[in-house]
Amino acid sequence: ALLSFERKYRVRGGTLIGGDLFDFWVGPFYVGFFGITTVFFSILGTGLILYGAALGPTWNIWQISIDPPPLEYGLALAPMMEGGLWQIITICAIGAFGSWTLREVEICRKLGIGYHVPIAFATAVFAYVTLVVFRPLLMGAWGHGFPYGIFTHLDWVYAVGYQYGNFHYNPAHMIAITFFFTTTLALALHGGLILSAVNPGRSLEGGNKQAEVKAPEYEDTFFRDIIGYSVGTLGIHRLGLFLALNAGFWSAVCIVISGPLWDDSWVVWWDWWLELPFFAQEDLVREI
Ligand code: UQ2
Repeated sequence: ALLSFERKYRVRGGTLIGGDLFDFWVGPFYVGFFGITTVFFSILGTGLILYGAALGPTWNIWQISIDPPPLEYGLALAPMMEGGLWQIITICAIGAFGSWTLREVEICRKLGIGYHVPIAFATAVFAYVTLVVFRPLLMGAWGHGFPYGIFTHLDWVYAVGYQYGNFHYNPAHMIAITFFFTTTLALALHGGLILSAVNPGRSLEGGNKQAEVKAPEYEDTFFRDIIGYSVGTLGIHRLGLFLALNAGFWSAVCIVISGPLWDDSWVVWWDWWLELPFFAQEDLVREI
């Protein structure tokens, strides 16, 4: 069913490709050229995953895995059952994620709103593409991509992490984690603050009367009282988007520099710090 306000916003145009041809809705969903391509890539990719699982050794959901080609294939196309499926599934995934992003862009254009949502989504897609395309390209083999399986992708993260000694010493990894944690802090503060203003409980004046929902000034006042600063009702959303996008971005950076830029242990990378003249001492500088 069409919600009362929906018809007003179902405007023609704003499409990036295809003109009016796919400019329609199916139920609540906007279709568009990129709706068609999203469905195409999703169905094909999911079908190929099921096909690969059917030819594989197990139906155990935890153990099913679509593996990238062995490193020996380099950047070539591999036979279907030796990583070729992984390569086509990767193309389908990127096709679906890219289509979804562009469908978001078309909807933003129709509504005349900013592109913040597709930019945010594209940042997550960028992190994925960095893992399965950019880094394998830079390292010269598709075999550096990660396998599509629940346990196997965990094994991959474990193995790659220890290949660089201790991944927690990777400075970009540190930055990414700091952004992930700060994102949860900001959203917890924001979610808590909004719900507290909307669920005020009984007022100080006493009695059983439920207090009315509080105005945004109360949100500012809470934080001014407790830390002397409020980032503001719009500001918290800018901050949240900034923190979340940086979490995804630095995740991509921390993996793409592991190998292409630094192939030793990340522990050793910090030797520049030990070698600074202020505290350079024989017993601190690692012998290599
Ligand atoms: C705020 C504000 C909101 C909020 C929150 C704050 C009225 C409804 C959560 C408080 C946030 C601050 C002070 C920034 C904290 C900084 C980091 C890096 C976590 O002031 O305005 O709007 O939701």
